[in-house]
Amino acid sequence: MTPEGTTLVPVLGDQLSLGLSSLAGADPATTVVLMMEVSDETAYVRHHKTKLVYILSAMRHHAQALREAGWRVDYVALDDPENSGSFTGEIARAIQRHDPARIAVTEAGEWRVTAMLDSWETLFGIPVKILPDTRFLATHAEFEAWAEGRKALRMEFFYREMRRKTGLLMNGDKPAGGEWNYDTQNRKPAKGDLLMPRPHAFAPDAITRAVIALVAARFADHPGSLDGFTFAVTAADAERQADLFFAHALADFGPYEDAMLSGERYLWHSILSPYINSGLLDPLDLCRRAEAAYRAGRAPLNSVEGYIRQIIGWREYMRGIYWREGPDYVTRNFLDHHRALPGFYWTGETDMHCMAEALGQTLATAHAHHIQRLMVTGNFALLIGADPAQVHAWYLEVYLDAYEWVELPNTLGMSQFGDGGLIASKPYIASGAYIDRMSDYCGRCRYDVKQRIGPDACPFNALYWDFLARHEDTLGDNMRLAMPYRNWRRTDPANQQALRAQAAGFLDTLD
Ligand code: FAD
Ligand code: DLZ
Ligand code: SF4
Repeated sequence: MTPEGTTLVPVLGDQLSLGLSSLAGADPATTVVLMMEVSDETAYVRHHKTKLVYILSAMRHHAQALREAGWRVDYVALDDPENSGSFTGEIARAIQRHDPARIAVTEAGEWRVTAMLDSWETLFGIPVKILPDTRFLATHAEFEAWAEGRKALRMEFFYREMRRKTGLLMNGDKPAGGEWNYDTQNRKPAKGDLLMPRPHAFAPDAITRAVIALVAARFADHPGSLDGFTFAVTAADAERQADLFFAHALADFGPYEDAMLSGERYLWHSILSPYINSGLLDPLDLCRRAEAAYRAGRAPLNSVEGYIRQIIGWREYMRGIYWREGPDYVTRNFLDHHRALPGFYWTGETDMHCMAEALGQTLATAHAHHIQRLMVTGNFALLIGADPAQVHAWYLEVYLDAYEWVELPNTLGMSQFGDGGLIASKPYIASGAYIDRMSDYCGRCRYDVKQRIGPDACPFNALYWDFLARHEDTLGDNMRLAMPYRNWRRTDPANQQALRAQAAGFLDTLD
């Protein structure tokens, strides 16, 4: 039976899915879908200009798609003179316009917005139904049940549960090929290849061009460039990018997942996270397509398993951690790091070639791939002792796929060890040797990756040893750091001192 009166269904900027739980089962005849561009959301961090264009344009295109699907959509644009600037203010105005009997909304993707949704029933005196976000595999209760009573919450074991739950890459109750994880066959450096897949470049249509003009005028002081916006902003174009990934990149995804090359922004990555996270693509559907490629012999198991693990393993696990750890997760600072991020994170101007590459492409396109985020910019921030809350704000600002539920545990937890080892069993730190092994960056750098001391020494080297020395009291017993600590303790005191002085000299230049 259809309930009496109008139902107001707010659809947030990362809920751009036609099958959203708040719409499933709703009656288009008595439903008003409310979409709101609001300054609170555009300003809670200084989002990269490209990220703003992407979100606002994708929202406007989604409103069209909803209308074409038969929904009545009330769309509040950012430059509407009556715009109150907040979700709650816009709900108040929409209640005036539509006099709804109730509100139905899919749960928000972060604590900040959850608090708003939770306040509406009392504030407006009408029933508010908050529905689970069924675009994720694991419910909050399932993650809780998995985590309950475990000493360590390692992703690998959660991932196996998700494999069993979905049946992905399972032969009965056994993992396809006999192993759960094929990363021993991955992690290879790559060589430049003219035939390397390149993501589609989608020409901006009139809607996107209008948003580009809006963002250029209103957010000129936000970081990043707006030149050459070529991301998909519709589900159909996002599907085209997915088709391209499955046809040309998936087969080599595994081996080159951790590789980095100068001037190559995408390698064999899918470049689909922005679309998955805002709702244009369905993550489980992508995993099923990857499995089909393996079963049909079009892609090897190590690549397909690696890809599926990133989505049903890492992505779901990060979300579980975010909600389980609560709103104060963001304040954790296990290593007591307080240094400000250097200004070159916002300009890309540094003579460290690896950093210039990762930062340059981030500022140009709002994208960098995982190893650039983890082992270049994240590693550097950790080695210099940057404040994890500030590092978190930077990642949330600059990446097209960044929403707090996924960005925060990746940055503060995995990358900055701010949670003291909840996510990572050791800090993700590395000297220049790792970057040299996985990239062609060092050959093009003004620093010498083999040197540890002196004006030409790669800064990552002394910073690495200095980090270990600084944190010996807290990390010295970590079994996974046993080897580097053994090496450090074997280093003669004069050398130790020289390395620490080298690091101090470099850190001074940052201040
Ligand atoms: P691919 O390399 O093709 O991977 C396939 C898919 O797996 C991705 O599309 C993504 O949905 C998923 N995935 C892979 N790794 C992760 C991960 N660690 N956590 C969650 N999902 C993952 N990812 C985000 O979606 N949003 C973020 O804000 C974000 N911030 C990050 C911050 C740091 C410090 C680090 C180290 C990683 C972060 N990641 C984030 C994870 C990862 O870098 C991106 O998901 C990936 O680079 C997206 O590009 P892609 O679609 O080409 O991914
Ligand atoms: C990130 C973002 C931005 C920049 N702008 C909007 C907006 O104007 N309207 C909107 O509905 N959503 C926006 N978003 C995404 C929201 O911040 C996102 O839905 C929340 O982070 C989820 O909790
Ligand atoms: Fe980066 Fe050091 Fe290599 Fe230069 S030498 S690219 S700073 S790791």
